[in-house]
Amino acid sequence: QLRPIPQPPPRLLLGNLTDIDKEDAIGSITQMIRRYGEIVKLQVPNGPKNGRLFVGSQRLVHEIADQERFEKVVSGALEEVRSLAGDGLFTAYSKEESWAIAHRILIPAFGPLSIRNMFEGMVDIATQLVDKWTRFGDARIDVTADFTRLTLDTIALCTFSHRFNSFYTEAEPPFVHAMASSLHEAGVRNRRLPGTGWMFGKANQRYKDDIALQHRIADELIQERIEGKDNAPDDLLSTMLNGKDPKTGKGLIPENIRYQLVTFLIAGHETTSGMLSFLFHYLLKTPRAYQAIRDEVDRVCGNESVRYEHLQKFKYIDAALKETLRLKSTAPAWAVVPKKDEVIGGCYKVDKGQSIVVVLDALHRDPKVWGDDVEEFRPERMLDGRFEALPPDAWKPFGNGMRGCIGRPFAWQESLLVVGMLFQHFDMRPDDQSYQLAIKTSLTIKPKGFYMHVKQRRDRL
Ligand code: MNH
Repeated sequence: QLRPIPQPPPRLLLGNLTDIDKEDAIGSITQMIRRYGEIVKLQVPNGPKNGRLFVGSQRLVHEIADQERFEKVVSGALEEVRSLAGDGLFTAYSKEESWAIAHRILIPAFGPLSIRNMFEGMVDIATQLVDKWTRFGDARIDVTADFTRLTLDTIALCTFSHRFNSFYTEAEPPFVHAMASSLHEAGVRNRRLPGTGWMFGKANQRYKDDIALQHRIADELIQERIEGKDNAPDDLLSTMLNGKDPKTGKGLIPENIRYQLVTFLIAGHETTSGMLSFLFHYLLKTPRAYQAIRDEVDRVCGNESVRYEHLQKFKYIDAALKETLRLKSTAPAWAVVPKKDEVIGGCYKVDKGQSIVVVLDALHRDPKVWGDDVEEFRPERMLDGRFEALPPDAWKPFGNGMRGCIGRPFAWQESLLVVGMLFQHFDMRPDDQSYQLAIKTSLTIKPKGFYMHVKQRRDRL
């Protein structure tokens, strides 16, 4: 009882290209999935001939999360990102040996103890943010811009002991500018019609230059570390330079270390800053949740500054972060392929190697799992054991299995800390009551044009 996979009628040459919104691809695909139910097939000129599948129900995602039958695929825009991130963990092909070696060397470096040791560095950078906002007095804040400074400086300081000092410059540091520009271009290239690349000479040259600049800065950091060996800090960069794979005894080659550095900078800051931005958007729209966090921070910390021991008591902040990623996952999709021809959901035929993209906006609104108030920001859904009681694979903002996010504990510790500190120091209020969430897409998504007002709290000092 095989059933055809729903697909909007394709056009000659263009396929389904015109069904996908250029500005908000994920948004338009989410709507198609809901219209057809739980799955849709789309064909685009520069994509595979048999099309890609897009899924958005817990039942199908639970099935394709089986690592015996399915594995991560690097194709489309993600494959284009290999121009800058090479065989780093995020963009490595499933079969590349360098992935397995780096994975085994780096897993302990992202374990609980290592992340705990990064707490001081996280406080250092978060304090810079608090100081900046304090000095403004009562200010209108470009939320995403400041959270991007925060997360970039934090990942760089905590993983390779480098300071970008982004809070002390008006413009983005050159590395960051080149990274954002090349990630944007990677997405654009992926949408071009095949064979037309030569028409974009200027963009191509800039792409090359941006990538070269990132590689040069990463290589310089590595070189500096090798030369200054004697007083090297015990951080992730040292682990990469000196670590040996317990299974093969191999270390990482310099070119791969460079790709890992670029990877950590990309994966480690865009997503977390997007999550924090969306969180504040939802909190300012939901005064009840805002107040619950404020009360929790005051109750847990009293008159003390936020300490490591406080973080696990921030239950409501934890739930609010989870609920934020449910409504808006900053890495909005991830993809797998079947290792052999398959049937999923009991009725949909999938070819070996055919991409199945998990669209998180759709999955996280599966009415069978989340009920009929799926659009509401309600952190209570994630509290008091309800998160743990969700059906398996209903909430997947960090991807799946061994190719899932390695930085999750890092992002979580940083976010709990920052939210706690900001609520201790400031009252926040909306800039524009009528602001409607709009999305800016690069590799990840962030709110577009989102501002808020912050004012130092007087009652706690
Ligand atoms: Mn992260 C993989 C989401 C923070 C480093 N990350 C993934 C994947 C998702 C993801 C989804 C799987 C992608 C895929 O299957 O193709 N990551 C997030 C989100 C946040 C995040 C939503 C914050 C919120 N990630 C971080 C941080 C770091 C990081 C912080 C680094 C410190 N992520 C990675 C790396 C991978 C990854 C590295 C690739 C892991 C692997 O395949 O071995």
